[in-house]
Amino acid sequence: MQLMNLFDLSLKGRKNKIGLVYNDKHYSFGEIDDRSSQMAALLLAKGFLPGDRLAVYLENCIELIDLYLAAIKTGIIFVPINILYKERELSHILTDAAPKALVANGSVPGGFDAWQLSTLNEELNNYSTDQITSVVNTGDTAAAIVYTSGTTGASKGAILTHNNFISNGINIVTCWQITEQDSFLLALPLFHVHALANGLHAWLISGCCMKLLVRFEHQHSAQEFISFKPTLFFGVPTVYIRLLDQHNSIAKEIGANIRLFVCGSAPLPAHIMEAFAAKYGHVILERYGMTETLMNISNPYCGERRAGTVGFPLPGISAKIILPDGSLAKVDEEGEVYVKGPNIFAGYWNREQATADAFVDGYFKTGDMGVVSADGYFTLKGRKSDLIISGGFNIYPREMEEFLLEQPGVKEAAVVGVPHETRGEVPAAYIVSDTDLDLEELEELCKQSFASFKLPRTFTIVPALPRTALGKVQKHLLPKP
Ligand code: MLC
Ligand code: AMP
Repeated sequence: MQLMNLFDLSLKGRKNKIGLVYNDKHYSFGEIDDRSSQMAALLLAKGFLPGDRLAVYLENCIELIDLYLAAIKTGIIFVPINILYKERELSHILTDAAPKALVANGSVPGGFDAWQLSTLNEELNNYSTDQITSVVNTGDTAAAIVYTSGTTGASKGAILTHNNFISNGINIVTCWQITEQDSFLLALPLFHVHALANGLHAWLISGCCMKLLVRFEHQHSAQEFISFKPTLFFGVPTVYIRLLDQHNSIAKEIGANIRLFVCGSAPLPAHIMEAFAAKYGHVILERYGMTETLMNISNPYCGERRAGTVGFPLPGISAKIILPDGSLAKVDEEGEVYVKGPNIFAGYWNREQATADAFVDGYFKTGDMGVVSADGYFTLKGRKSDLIISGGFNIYPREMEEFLLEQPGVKEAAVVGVPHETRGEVPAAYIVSDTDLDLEELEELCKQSFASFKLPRTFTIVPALPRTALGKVQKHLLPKP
């Protein structure tokens, strides 16, 4: 099967139903179908062929959906890029994915050539809304390449196939009982799999009505809930922490309409889940996923949503806890989470060795540590690597450390995550220098090169980095910033 067969349940099957609310306008599923067919015809006319990559550097907008569906219809591989990325990060992705075109709305950091959305919009009406005959052969065809922050400092492109997205979409629609009766408020960024593979796909498969926001702005979030009255909402922990700031009466009003709040992408502290339940009258359903695997494990819709845990493996997915010697962990014994199933990506783009290294006996090594209880609930215990997750965005310290080491006067550098009330963690930098280093200048250089969420909040000069006898930096021994 290919994704369009599934999306057609709504695009064709519910063509007169209002499917999307965006910028105060309402769109039927039929209109969404037509817009994306026009976009598909435009891309083909501009010379795109199946397998070509289309990079998209956009905030959430209806055109992002048009471009995504156009790519899916034509077998073009969609490459979404985080809108917060700067020249250095963009340059790596554009070089690695070698897209035929990049679409943007306005200037692009680094001045990379881009097709402007405004021009595409003007040209769109020259193209027919006729159905494109799909050229996608099998469900194993790549649908998207989504870049994850790489453990080696450079980000790697995870190839996600039609089948990966299909199994993920069907799983979450079934397991979270999403139906066409739902009203779904989507405020997360479509350049990550949380909003793309869960949000967009759950919407198109179930045929619910979705309101798409450009982004989650906590100052206006209550208003969006009150006016749209969603029954379904997906967030990262920072979003739920922000929602705790609402007055009790507003929280009660929002809670009265909601059927399901889902949380993932970073650990949801148990006390937040409890405070949220007391305020909104809903137990958040926490689930666990990754770019490479889409959703793996989820708390049950019916049954106990256990705080601090991520629940049970989703249908068709095997998950196990493996000890460093390769043996299976016992109940409650900590090891690395391995997963296998139709949701697991096809490999890293152009990186055969990294792909081979990521698997053992057909299982993907997630890099997440965890335990499983006697009654089958999985609990995550942190990362094997020193990944920092800030507001649901991933930061690999190595990427920033390598950059810091390139700067004059920096002899050694370490970046660590420090706890933060709303964002979960934020990065802090430690520098060893033998000159009179200008830290403000260093901070400014970081600002020019990296997305804002990756910027160290503090820069601390230390005489030396604490190291083991083998020379490995002991980050936990660094002083508090
Ligand atoms: C955040 N910012 C954005 C943005 N989100 N800018 C543009 N578009 C977005 N979508 C920037 C802001 O401009 C600001 O930059 C900074 O981030 C913090 O903004 P804030 O207003 O203080 O926001 P806050 O209330 O803290 O909430 C931030 C957030 C955001 C939670 C809305 O972090 C977010 O959208 N996180 C979701 C990330 C996500 O979807 N991850 C899924 C990965 S997939 P400045 O310059 O002022 O600092 C995955 C697999 C899985 O992990 O399991 O799902
Ligand atoms: P990404 O590379 O952006 O796809 O991020 C995936 C990572 O997010 C996982 O490997 C986990 O470390 C983390 N993650 C996702 N969901 C959860 C969760 N519910 N609890 C804790 N960590 C999570």
